This record gives sequence, structure tokens and C-alpha cells, in this order.
Amino acid sequence: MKTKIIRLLKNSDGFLSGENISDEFGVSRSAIWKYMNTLKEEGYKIESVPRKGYRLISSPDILTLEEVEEYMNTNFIGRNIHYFNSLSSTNTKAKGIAIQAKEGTIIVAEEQIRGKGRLGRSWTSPKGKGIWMSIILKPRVDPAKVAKITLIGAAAVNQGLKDIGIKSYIKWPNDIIIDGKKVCGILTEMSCELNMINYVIMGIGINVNLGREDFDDELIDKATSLKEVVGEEIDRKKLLAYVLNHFEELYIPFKESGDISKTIQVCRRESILIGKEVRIINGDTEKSGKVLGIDNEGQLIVEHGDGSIEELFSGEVSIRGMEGYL
Ligand code: BT5
Repeated sequence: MKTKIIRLLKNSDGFLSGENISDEFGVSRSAIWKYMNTLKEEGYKIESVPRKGYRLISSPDILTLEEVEEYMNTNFIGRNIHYFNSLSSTNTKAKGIAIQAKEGTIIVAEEQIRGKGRLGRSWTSPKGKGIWMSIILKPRVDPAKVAKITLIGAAAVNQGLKDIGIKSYIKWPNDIIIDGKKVCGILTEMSCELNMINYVIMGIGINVNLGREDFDDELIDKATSLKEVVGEEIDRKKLLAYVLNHFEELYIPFKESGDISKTIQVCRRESILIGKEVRIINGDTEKSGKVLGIDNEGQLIVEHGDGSIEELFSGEVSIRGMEGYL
């Protein structure tokens, strides 16, 4: 009901009379009045004038479906948004509902208390400043091929940023980099049987309007935000929608036939690693080499000092630079 009222307010130019709204939905005018008050509490600025009715002045900066949908052109990705003020982690919440949820359902939180990175690391997720979300996916592909899904997320974020005029680089397999610093990370988790996927959770964290004060000593030199890069606040709603739009476009061929060719094209074109000397950490082993490219399966092709070539499907890659590794 609330959703319907917001849509109605958004789609009307002038005032909407309480009577018209109550006729439209078959509820009393006092019920409408109560809904309007709830909306005001949520941050909607609504003007109410006796005998004229209600008019929407402005909407809050929140990532609910009602706020994001006007920029979305997807069929199923993000058509169902579970929105929370605060969560431990959107990935954890997503896992809890994944089995019964429709594919493409997303969980969004304004803040995460225990945002997760890979391998038990943490992800800083301050309130109202980022896009902290998880997409529930149910591709019918071989579980062994799931690592590639992370690249679809990375390409979608890179292209979504491009839509708002921001150039970024993809650091295979799960980071987005601007000005040599991390602005987005992706955590893909999966539940599967031997040869069947139950679900995949793709967690995406984008530092949108974080300030310097949001990064602790560990992050201050290696993390950045879009606001910091551009010098002004960025519209989170548009960015979220654009990322979802690209995600669906790139995900459909993968879901239908395992095809990730378009994603690979983006990951190659926007790669920060290709041609660079790198250090690769995989579990306990550490190697160095030069990145030659990304193959058609999304694996990173690395040439080691002894001339041997290795193809990696996951791992931790640092770029050798003037002052150590990025
Ligand atoms: C990642 O791990 O980059 C995956 C991050 C995924 C976050 C999203 S947010 C929504 C969803 N729900 C979750 O709970 N998680 C996902 P990794 O490559 O392991 O990088 C983690 C490292 O990045 C940390 O150890 C820090 O050094 C650094 N880091 C932490 N918070 C950061 C931030 N906000 N921006 C940039 N770097 C950060």
C-alpha cells in the first residue's frame, strides 16, 4: 500500500486529493492520512493543504524499490528489494532467505555492522554512504564455473560507474579501482550440491559518499570513495539502478548458456592488471609474474620469471609499483 501511494505521488504533477487516493485504493481518508505520516517519518517531504490534498516535494536518499525503480530497466534483477536500515551483513541476510527467494531478489542495507570481505576479512560499511547489497542468483550452471560470476559483478559496476561519468578500472577478480585505490569490492558465496547450485550470493560494496573520516588507518591509503574522486555527493539511487541494469544484461547469457564473452570484453578493456608485474597470493603460496591477459573463461593469464605460464581462476593479486604493491 505504501509503495502504491509513493508511486502515485511520484507520478502526479500537482496535488492529489485525499479523496481521490482513498477512492483509488478503497481505504478511508484517515488511513491515507496515517500512511502520509509514516512516509514523512521515513524522510519524504509531503505538503498537505486542506481541500487540495497531498503533494510530494522530495524523496529521501534511501535505496528502496520505490526510489530506485524509476532508473531501472531490468526484468528480474532487483525487482524485489529487501531494504534494511542496518544489518550485520547483507550476504548473511541473503543466505537466510535465498532458498525461498526469487532469483534476482536483492538485499540492501544502509549500514553493515559486520560487513564481510573475502577469507574472513571485514568490509567497512558506514550508514547511508555506500551501496551495500547482495544479489540472490540461481544459475543452472556447473558449480565449478561460479567463480566467473564475480567478473559479471565487476563489469556491471564498472559500466554503471561509466553511466554516471566515472572512469574506473577492474582489478581481477573482485575489485574496482579509481586513482589507484579500492572503491568497490565483491564477495561471491555459493551453496551447492555436487553438481548443482542451490544459490549464489553476490555481495557488492561500493564506497559512494564516504569521507576520509570513514576510513581507518588501515584503509586511509588504499581505499577511496566516489565522492572523494568527483568532489561532490553522488546519487546512490541512480548508480544502484545502473549497476543492476548492466548486471542483468551481462548475467542473462551466462545463466542461459554459460556465455560470459561480453563480460570478458569489459574486464579486458577496463583491466588495471594486464601488462603489469604482479605478486599473486593463493592460500599459502606467493608468486610473482607478469599479467598477459584474461582468457575466454575469465582466468588470469600470468607469465612467471622462468617463462612458465599459469592460468588462475581465483586469487589475490597485488600490482608491483614504485612503493611496493597496490
Ligand atoms: C572484498 O573482499 O573486497 C569483498 C567486499 C564485499 C563487500 C560487500 S558489501 C555487501 C556484501 N555484504 C557483505 O558482508 N559483504 C559484501 P577482499 O578482497 O577480501 O577485501 C577486503 C579488504 O578490503 C579488507 O581487508 C580491507 O583491507 C579492505 N576494505 C575493507 N573495507 C573497505 C572499504 N569500504 N573500501 C575499500 N577497501 C575496504
